[in-house]
Amino acid sequence: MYTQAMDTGPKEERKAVRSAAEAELEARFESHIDEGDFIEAKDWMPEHYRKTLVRQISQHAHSEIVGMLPEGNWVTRAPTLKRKAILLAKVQDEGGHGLYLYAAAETLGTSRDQMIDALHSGRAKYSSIFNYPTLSWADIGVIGWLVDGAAIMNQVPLTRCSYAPYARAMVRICREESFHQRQGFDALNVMMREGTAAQKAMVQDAVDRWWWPSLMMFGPPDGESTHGAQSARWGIKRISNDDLRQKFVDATTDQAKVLGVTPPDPLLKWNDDRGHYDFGPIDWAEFWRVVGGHGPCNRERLDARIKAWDDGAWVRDAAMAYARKQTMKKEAA
Ligand code: FAQ
Repeated sequence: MYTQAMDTGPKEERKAVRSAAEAELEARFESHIDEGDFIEAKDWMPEHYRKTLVRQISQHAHSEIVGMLPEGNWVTRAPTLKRKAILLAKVQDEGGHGLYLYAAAETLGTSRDQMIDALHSGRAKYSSIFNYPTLSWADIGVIGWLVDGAAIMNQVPLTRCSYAPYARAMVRICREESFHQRQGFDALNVMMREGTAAQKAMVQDAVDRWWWPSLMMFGPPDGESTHGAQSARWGIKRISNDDLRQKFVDATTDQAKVLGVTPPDPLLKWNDDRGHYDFGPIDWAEFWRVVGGHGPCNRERLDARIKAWDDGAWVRDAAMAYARKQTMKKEAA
């Protein structure tokens, strides 16, 4: 009893001192956010901010890596050498984006192995869009035009994200995504201008299948976005899910006119009062089904990633053995 009484006082005091110090750190952090300053990896940050960033950045990294699969499927069947070289470069870029992003997330104290394990065990998400199949060559053009187009719309504001290592990674990623979007639009434009009637129909069919899933990429409506308000408060998300979706519809509807394709939405119509296109309701039940693991290709995508990881085990082991040997050599010298 006596000892307990002795313990309680200083412990409580230490707790009070710690929480006063933490409150000061938190106030300093909040004022940096209010000023629009960047937060660096070495700076103090609230645990919830750190967790939110690890969740978003690692999911973004997983999306880039899983996103290599639908297009990689067409590398061996590209119609010309030029298109094959472009597609190879694009798929490799996506792999690079995944690596910058894993590195950015690692600065927050979570290891790459932990993130990969979360993906493989189904605890981490990746973008819903990559659970749809690529059925024809036109799908590759449409992925560039619409999927990379949506990615850029979402990612340009992330170059101003309050967490500096993520913002810096996004600058280079956005430049590369811009090339990806243009090559997709160009491939479709060639098919629509110079193609046969069957090729034009193939493009329209691909637009019909990818239009709505592309709109879903921006996430649930603002009213149902779990993290939206807090992430906006912290300067992680600069523009809301719905506002980005509207910007995307406005830009792509005009581009569709140039291409000569029709988005599969009878309610898509310019609204003079709003200064935006109105568009029809999104099938959110489909979105949540896909996010929940029940899209057309969820199982196939995850199995392919797990197989690639397992098949690559010998490369990782060899790299580690080589690194150990180099260290031993240095220590012996
Ligand atoms: N798919 O509260 P919010 C690319 C989840 S990269 C699956 O609004 P948040 C390049 C969300 O995680 C494409 N899940 O969430 C490329 C949350 O669940 P959780 C990826 C989604 O984070 C092109 C729940 O719903 N881009 O395309 C989706 O504030 C071609 C509630 O949502 C990024 O990751 C979805 N679409 O906003 C590669 C960009 N949407 O985590 C290859 C960075 C939402 O609580 C080929 N990320 N969820 O379990 C972001 O900007 C945000 O994370 C959002 C979601 C906007 C995606």
